[in-house]
Amino acid sequence: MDCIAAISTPPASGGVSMIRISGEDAFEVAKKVFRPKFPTSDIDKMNGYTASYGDIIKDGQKIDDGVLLIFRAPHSYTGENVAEITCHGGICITKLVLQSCLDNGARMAGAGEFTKQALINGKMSLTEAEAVIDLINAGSEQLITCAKAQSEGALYRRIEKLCEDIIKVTSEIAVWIDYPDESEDEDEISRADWTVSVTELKNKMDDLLSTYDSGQIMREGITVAIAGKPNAGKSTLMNQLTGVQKSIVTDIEGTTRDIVEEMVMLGDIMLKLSDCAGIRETTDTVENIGVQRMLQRLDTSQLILALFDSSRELSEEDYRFIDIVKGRNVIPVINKSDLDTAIDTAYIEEKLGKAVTLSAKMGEGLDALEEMVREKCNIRKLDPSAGFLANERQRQCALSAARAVDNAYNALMMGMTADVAGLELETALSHLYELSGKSASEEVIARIFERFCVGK
Ligand SMILES: Nc1nc2c(ncn2[C@@H]2O[C@H](COP(=O)(O)OP(=O)(O)OP(=O)(O)O)[C@@H](O)[C@H]2O)c(=O)[nH]1
Ligand SMILES: [Mg+2]
Repeated sequence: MDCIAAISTPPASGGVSMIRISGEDAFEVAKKVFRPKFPTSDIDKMNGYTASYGDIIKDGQKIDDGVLLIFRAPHSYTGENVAEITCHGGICITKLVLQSCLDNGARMAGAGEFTKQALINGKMSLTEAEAVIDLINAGSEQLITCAKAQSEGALYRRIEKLCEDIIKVTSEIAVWIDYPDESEDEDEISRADWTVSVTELKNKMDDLLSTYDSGQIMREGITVAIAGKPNAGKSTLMNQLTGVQKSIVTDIEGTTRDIVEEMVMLGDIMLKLSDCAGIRETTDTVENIGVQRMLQRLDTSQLILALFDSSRELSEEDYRFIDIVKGRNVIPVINKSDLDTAIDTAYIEEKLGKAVTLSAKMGEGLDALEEMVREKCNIRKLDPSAGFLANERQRQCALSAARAVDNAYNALMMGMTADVAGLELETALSHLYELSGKSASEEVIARIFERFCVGK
């Protein structure tokens, strides 16, 4: 008997739990574990997508009552016969139901084995399977939208289209190898056509690769340090963005000492914010440590928001601060726009680039800040439905494919015979097949499913 079983709900107490059984003999196992209350709902006679209420049995004894759901092959998640038993949601009772399934012929499913089965049975592509894990782990609504688009095959279709484009060129080159053009003129025309096609391919590969950076920023966020001299309003900005009084705000200089960290959304960009101590010379030991930590944090952040108090003229500390952040990825932020201006914005812009003016206290000017963050970190709006690279594995495959396309392009430009370009394009194709899973090795597939939980 070959069928797998696992608890598909989280290992915690809840109202209900679900045990999933999949395989040719799933219904044979279900028959031994589940006894329908009403004889009319004999499992053999149940249609797919129907449910039955009844007793759950272990060692001949009723241990619980629950609901059995039936999915008949191929119309199920895995493409095989699937039975799902829902019981009461205690950890112990759920384990007993699973044990009964195992006692009656099912084998314990490995991590992600249901999804792996779906892959084997052609229910989904490799990139779609990868998206399932992203969907489970998605921490924001936007990530859910993206994972969903992927699980519906957006990337797969994009890769398929690229493969078609490549095959079109390689097949033309193959014909040329078999039947070389008679005249040199015709030869030139063919070569020019291929160069155009390969240039287009090159651009499409670049576009595909750039989706990885946008996706990564979306998943992991950008590390941002808020810095500036004491009382510039760093903690006020932090609190404005988090929406809670996370950092202490006072009009006393040197309020913040420890680094206060928080994840916030600025529009749809995730920021890992660090509110740091204000920069100044001080004899206070504790504050000094805070300043040192702030300087270290500037080194490890992807972006610095350099805050200035617009109601005051630039001071020695500001000049020193400007020197420290100059040349880094920095956005000068002229804060306290609700007060009268005394600051020399032109000087700051000359040293640090275009500034954003806002009022952290009033929450005004945050849209402009978002726009600037987008620009400084090169964040392009991601269109999830167009498909994007979602993980390092996919990126590596795409990179190798892009390299091969580049080689093909260079071969054509350098006037090598077309079969060289043809071979490079074949290589690109094989990397794209690996990406989409058409030719992924067992090892690659095993590595992907290691990330899954048991029961999915
Ligand atoms: N009017 C006005 N006041 C502000 C604004 N932002 C901050 N403040 C005030 O400026 C003072 C200092 O604010 P904080 O946010 O504590 O400044 P900080 O940069 O974190 O200061 P340190 O932690 O000491 O380095 C407080 O009294 C805030 O209310 C603003 O946009 N407008
Ligand atoms: Mg502060």
